[in-house]
Amino acid sequence: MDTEKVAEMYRKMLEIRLFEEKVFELYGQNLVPGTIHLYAGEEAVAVGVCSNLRKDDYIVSTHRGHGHCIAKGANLDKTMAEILGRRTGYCGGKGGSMHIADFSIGVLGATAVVGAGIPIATGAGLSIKLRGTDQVAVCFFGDGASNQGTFHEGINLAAIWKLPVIFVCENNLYAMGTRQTQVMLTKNVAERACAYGIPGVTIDGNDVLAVFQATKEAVLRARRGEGPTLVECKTYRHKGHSRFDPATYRPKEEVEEWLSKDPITRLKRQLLQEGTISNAVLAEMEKEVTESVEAAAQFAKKSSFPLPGTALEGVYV
Ligand SMILES: Cc1ncc(C[n+]2csc(CCOP(=O)(O)OP(=O)(O)O)c2C)c(N)n1
Ligand SMILES: [Mg+2]
Repeated sequence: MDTEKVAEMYRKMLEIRLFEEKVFELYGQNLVPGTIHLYAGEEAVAVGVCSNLRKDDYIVSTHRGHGHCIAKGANLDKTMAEILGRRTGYCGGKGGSMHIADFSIGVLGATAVVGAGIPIATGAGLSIKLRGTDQVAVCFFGDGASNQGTFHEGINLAAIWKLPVIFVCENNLYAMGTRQTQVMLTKNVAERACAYGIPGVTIDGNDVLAVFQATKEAVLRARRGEGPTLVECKTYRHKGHSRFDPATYRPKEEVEEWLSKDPITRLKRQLLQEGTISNAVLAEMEKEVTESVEAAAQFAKKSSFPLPGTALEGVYV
């Protein structure tokens, strides 16, 4: 893989991490209405997947969606402004953290209803097939979502119709405080792919290059019209489920083990060891990303709130 592409992946993962750290900080200052579900720790999934996508490909995101949108090319200023509920945000400040959408870059939106994005991605896949383009649709969802009926219905339909969809399960081992092992007897979510007659793979979701490679094959298969793939990425969220969750249900050793597998430090170590990118280049990149995230926070903070008179705009029913 060429160095430039890997460097770009590193930059994107860092952008997501620093963005999430900033959101956490702003939340502490009471600037974020509602709650937040941070993506920190899972960056390799969104970045590895989206590095295979074109601007006109689609993604469907979740409640833990800031990282998906940024990886697909969302504007940091508008994302931050939306999270802070400001007029300059993606949805005019009316959607907030869990509802960022940008059709111009294929971000079809996020849904806070667990598993609800799966049939939406199948629908996007059907639209692609009917229009006869070679776009693909990617659906991000969690291990918890894989136990919803929408998972079965959405994937089965995509399978029988050979739709160009890549179902990406972000298995972070927990659905809120519920461990995967408490609610599933299979070890891997991807084992379920055989029930739909499609390929299913389980990969190290903290290895951005492994995610890139596995989804590359799935994307090519989808573009060739051969149908969907279920890609399960094993990963871990650094923080609790949402802002108020101290995550005391997770054993300390488990947290430490996963922190030592941090996808960003891991790639950085690899790049430095191989001598592919110098420390100086990485430091410059880190400086630029820090500045752009800070600029997004300033932009959001300076923006005004939606006007009360616009409350009914965008309401369809
Ligand atoms: C249909 C539905 N049931 C329950 C909830 C409450 N809820 C919000 S997030 C969540 C856990 C989701 O777990 P998972 O799919 O593994 O995603 P993760 O949060 O781990 O990224 C639950 C149960 C919801 N939003 N929607
Ligand atoms: Mg989960």
